[in-house]
Amino acid sequence: MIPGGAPDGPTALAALTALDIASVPSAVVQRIREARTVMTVCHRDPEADALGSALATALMVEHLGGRGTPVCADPVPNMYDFLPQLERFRQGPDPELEYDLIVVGDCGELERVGSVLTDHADLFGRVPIVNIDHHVSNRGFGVVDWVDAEAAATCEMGTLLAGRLGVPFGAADGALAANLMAGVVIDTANFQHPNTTARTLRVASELRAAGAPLYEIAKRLYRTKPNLQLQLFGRVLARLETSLEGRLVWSTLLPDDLSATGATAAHSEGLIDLLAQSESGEVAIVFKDLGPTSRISVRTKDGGVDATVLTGRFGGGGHARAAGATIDRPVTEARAVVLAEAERLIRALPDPEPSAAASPNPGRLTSASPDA
Ligand SMILES: [Mn+2]
Repeated sequence: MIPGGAPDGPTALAALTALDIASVPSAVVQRIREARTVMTVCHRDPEADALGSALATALMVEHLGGRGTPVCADPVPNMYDFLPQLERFRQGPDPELEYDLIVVGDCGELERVGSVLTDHADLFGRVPIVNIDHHVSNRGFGVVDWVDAEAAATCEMGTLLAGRLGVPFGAADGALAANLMAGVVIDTANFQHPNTTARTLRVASELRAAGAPLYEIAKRLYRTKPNLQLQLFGRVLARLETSLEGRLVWSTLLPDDLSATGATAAHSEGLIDLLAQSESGEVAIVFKDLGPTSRISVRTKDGGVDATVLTGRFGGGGHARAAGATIDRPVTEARAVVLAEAERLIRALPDPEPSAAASPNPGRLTSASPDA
């Protein structure tokens, strides 16, 4: 143990700085320290950042002597089976427990919680809510709102929270560090998205030092796919379309694609990131045909169209480079209006500088820019 560690906390830091830890608002720390029984909820259709942050908060509460219930409206996808303790997720509150705090994680708006909210509106109305999130579109819905759009993942914030609470990063037999790492890996796409900052890497370093299995997480989440998922991607990518000389690229996931390959909707995760690899595309969109409604996933290149502006027109949100929306129209109608709006936003971009055409590297990507 290194002398000179924080005198009020037992957590020795391997990589994070005292300033990193101090960025956690005291009101968050106080609410969690004072709570005895906490429901930690993430958004429906969960991925690793949502699940990891909600589970991690429950584990922290338990380490401090309280009780935690991780909750998600939808089941945990099978692809996360290798991560410890995710089987603890319930699809609603434990009826045996009287909660004195709800922590909502990774939800840009409270409605993202899904059916947990609509089925237990009284609980959400009665119990104080702490909102921990990194979506720039989050306008706040808790008694305490900790929204840090500079954080690459809610799990990045969760790691800082553990440090601030004095919960060892190796707690819960490694489940804390493993799940927080999984969230950081998924939201940065293996530290490749521009949202990856020096602090994100310090967080990852801290978690790795605590034993988080980074290699296994990265391989399982990014380099392992069921064959039917590869077939699904193939079908959708084969229908790639473009306009504005390739600056806009899109494709549509149809119900036929799922039935023909045997894939489920969850297998479409990652499809948008492949489409976004288009060399010419400044805006990439995947449309999902959900019958009477449709879902869009959007990726945009650095310095170009703000994805939250495009999705915001349709009631969605997210991040400047990655956002989504659910639209109350069948996909053929939604596609027409979304493509028109995307083209309008691309046309409104300032012309590229003349020197860019002569540059040996004409891509718009910059090498070092923290997420706006
Ligand atoms: Mn997230």
